[in-house]
Amino acid sequence: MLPYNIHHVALAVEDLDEAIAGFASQYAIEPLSREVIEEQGVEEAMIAVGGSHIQLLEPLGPDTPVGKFLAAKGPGMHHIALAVADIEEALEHLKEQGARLIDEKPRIGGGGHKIAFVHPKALAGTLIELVEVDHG
Ligand code: CMX
Ligand code: CO
Repeated sequence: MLPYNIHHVALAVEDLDEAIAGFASQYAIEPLSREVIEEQGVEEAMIAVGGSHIQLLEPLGPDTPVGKFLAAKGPGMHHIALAVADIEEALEHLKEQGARLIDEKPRIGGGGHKIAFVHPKALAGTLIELVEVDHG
């Protein structure tokens, strides 16, 4: 189960272009990728920082998870994503430990990775995402 890296820290933003431009001018880091993920209700950009990433999220509408978050809390940290080698095994372990899963089964997220979310109300007030990535 052991997560072996922080895959990304996700920030909810009102305007993706503006956030990308800010990270480019202030930190000299450019996005590796940018894509619309309809099923998650977001447009996202991934910026590499060392072995991890910053994920910028702009909601596709007010009635999406990130749209509701922005309306309630304003822009800021939305979730932390942990890299795991085997997401089915990780979900099985979390279920055994009584974790409050949002996704019982993985879905496909950005970059085609298998992802799953664990509820923020259950642990440390923080939405946690698991991302399956080969542990090369
Ligand atoms: N971090 C911490 N708390 C959060 C949260 C977040 N990201 N999102 C919502 N909450 C809290 C709210 O503040 C609210 O708290 P109160 O009850 O104290 O007011 C509570 O959770 C319920 O919030 P809500 O606005 O009523 O939202 P929902 O219950 O409809 O949904 C959640 C909450 C977490 C189940 C939903 O946002 C979800 O399924 N998230 C996972 C999917 C997702 O976020 N996808 C976008 C990311 C895409 C990607 O990374 O690829
Ligand atoms: Co994410």
